[in-house]
Order: sequence, then C-alpha cells, then structure tokens
Amino acid sequence: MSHIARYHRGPEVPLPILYSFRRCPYAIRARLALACAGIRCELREVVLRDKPAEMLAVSAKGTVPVLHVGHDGTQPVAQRVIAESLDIMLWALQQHDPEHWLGCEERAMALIGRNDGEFKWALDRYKYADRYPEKTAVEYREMAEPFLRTLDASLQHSAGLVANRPTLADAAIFPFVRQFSMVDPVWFAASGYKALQRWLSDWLASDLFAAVMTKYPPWRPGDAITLFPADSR
Ligand SMILES: N[C@@H](CCC(=O)N[C@@H](CS)C(=O)NCC(=O)O)C(=O)O
Repeated sequence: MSHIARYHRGPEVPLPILYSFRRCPYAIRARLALACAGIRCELREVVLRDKPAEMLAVSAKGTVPVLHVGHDGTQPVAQRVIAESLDIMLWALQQHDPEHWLGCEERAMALIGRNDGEFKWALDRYKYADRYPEKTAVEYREMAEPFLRTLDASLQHSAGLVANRPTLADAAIFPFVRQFSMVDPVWFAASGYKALQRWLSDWLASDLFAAVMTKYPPWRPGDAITLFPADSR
C-alpha cells in the first residue's frame, strides 16, 4: 500500500502518521476531529509503557496523541509534528470543518481550559483515589462537580456546550466526561445531571465515536499501514 494518499483538498501529500492510544481521552478527541474533518492518517497504536522509538524521535515529551505530518513521500512537504491534542483538532478542522465545529473558539477554549485543568485534576484523583489518599474518592468527585454543573446548565438550553450545535468544545470535552461517568456508572446514572447524561449518551451512540474506537493491535516497525478512519479509502 502506498504512503501517498489524497487529502480532501486534492494535492498529493504524504499520509500523516497518528500515534494514538485507543482509550486516552486526549487521543480520542484528536481522532474525533481528524475523522470529522475526513483526514486520513496512518494510525500507530501505542502502548504507553513501551513507546515506539519512532514516536519519541519526533516528540520527545512522550505523550499521545502525536501527529507527524509530512514524514515521508515524494513531494517536498514541510515536516511538522503536532504533539498536543487540541492543536491536532484545530489543524484538522482548519482544513475541513463540515460540521462547523469551529466558530466559537473563544468560549470553547475557555471551557476546554477548565476541562483540562480543574476537571482533569479531580477526575484523575476520583478515578485513582487509592493513589491520592489525602482525600476520599467521594471528595474528589465533589471537586469535579462544579464543572459538571456548568456543562449540565449549558446543555439544558442548547444542543452543544457553547452553541446550539456540537462544536470543538463538545468533542474535546466528551472523552473526559465519558471517563468520569465510567468510574461509577451507577452514581452517574442516578445523578441529577440529566442534560449531561443525554448529551453523553448521544455522543456514545454516534457513528463518529464508533468510527474512532476501532481496536488495533500495538504498532511495530515494519507493520502494514493501518488506515484511520478504518473505512477511509
Ligand atoms: N496535553 C497533552 C496531554 C496528553 C496526555 O497526557 N496523554 C497521556 C495518555 S492519556 C500520555 O500520553 N501520557 C504519557 C504516559 O502515560 O506515559 C495533549 O493534550 O495531547
């Protein structure tokens, strides 16, 4: 199979390589944007405790996702490594934004900042409370709740978190709310966050989410190319 693929915009450029980890919420948000934008990649599934040297060679910080654009090929394409999930989302959507996820970046980025800051902090401790014995899991969960209340209040009035449609904010935040809900699904289902529950269910049931959650074996050098999204041609 050739390394040369077509972007939706036409010119022949090398296929970007996406280093990814299926369950990582940052990688999920990046895959959502790439799939939404219709950008084909070569997907390399990473095992976090055994990161490929090829990934570390382009991004020494060692987090996933990493998108390596212009790594190879016959055309003179500028090398570019994008090693932050939000930057990958913006890069993808700036090329093609069929669902209009862009357009309210200021409000989206403010909410995503809270997600990646205070909410992620509390989520990690709620999920792994045994590693953070200063407080109980319930106390950590309570520390996550102001953010959930903000989300739920927005969703009571609109279809998306910052607009009356799903946007960058929804795609970027959904994987973290999913992770939160999975810590104690019974508690989450019984909670008062009804609008948030509906929103989460809709994302979980979406074709887009299904398309980005295909299971792949860990990548090893020399493997045949794995195309992402799986049904892209
Ligand atoms: N700010 C980064 C965070 C990415 C991140 O922390 N990913 C985790 C996996 S969910 C990771 O790669 N951790 C490195 C490790 O566990 O070794 C982003 O938005 O891409």
